[in-house]
Amino acid sequence: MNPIPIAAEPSPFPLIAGKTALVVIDMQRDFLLPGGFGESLGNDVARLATVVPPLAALLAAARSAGLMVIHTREGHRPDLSDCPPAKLRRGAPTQRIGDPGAFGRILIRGEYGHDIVDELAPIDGEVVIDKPGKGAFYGTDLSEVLTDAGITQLLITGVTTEVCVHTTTREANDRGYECLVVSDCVGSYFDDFHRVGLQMIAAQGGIFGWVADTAAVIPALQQLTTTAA
Ligand code: TIU
Repeated sequence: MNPIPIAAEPSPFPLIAGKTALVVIDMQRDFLLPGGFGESLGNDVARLATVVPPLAALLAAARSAGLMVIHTREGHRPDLSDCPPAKLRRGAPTQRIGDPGAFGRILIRGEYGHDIVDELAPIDGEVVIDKPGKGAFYGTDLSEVLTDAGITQLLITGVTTEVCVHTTTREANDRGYECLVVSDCVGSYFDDFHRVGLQMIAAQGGIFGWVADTAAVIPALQQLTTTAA
């Protein structure tokens, strides 16, 4: 089947059946809800809530189209052995990774706050990657998972635009993946960083990848669903 072109910046993005995965980055309670890691860094977490409805719609379309879906979660082992001291030291002096927060120990695997928000919860068969860093490739088996599945195209979503989304997109781009960042399905605590972060991806002829919104991506996924049926 021929690729379906998605209208994107800086040029149409080729959506290829069987070779495309949806990546949902760190849509965890600790980043989105008050009392978690995001707020401990001094951020207004309410800004990230706008990402949830369009991302839920995209997730539903991706599932209907039979795309591989990969969720990531940033966090650490309970003994913090995988958290570099430099990361641990940063942030607000009163609350750090591993400290008790409103939803359990902040950014610790197995805690309620570390898990994904209910609206975007993974379903059976979807991959969940636990990552200690900002990028989803560092310290994980994401490369092997994608290679085994024959994936070459990534639809990248999640939070935050300029931190984990950017780091993962850059890592993926350097590994040869074609990355489309879905603009209304990524979010930041900072409006300016979000806007410029998206510009940086598509600038210079698409230096790190492509950018399009759900109004462009969901119809293409629906076309994939119809064609495959
Ligand atoms: N602080 C911030 O903007 N982001 C993070 O710490 N992690 C992710 O982006 N997931």
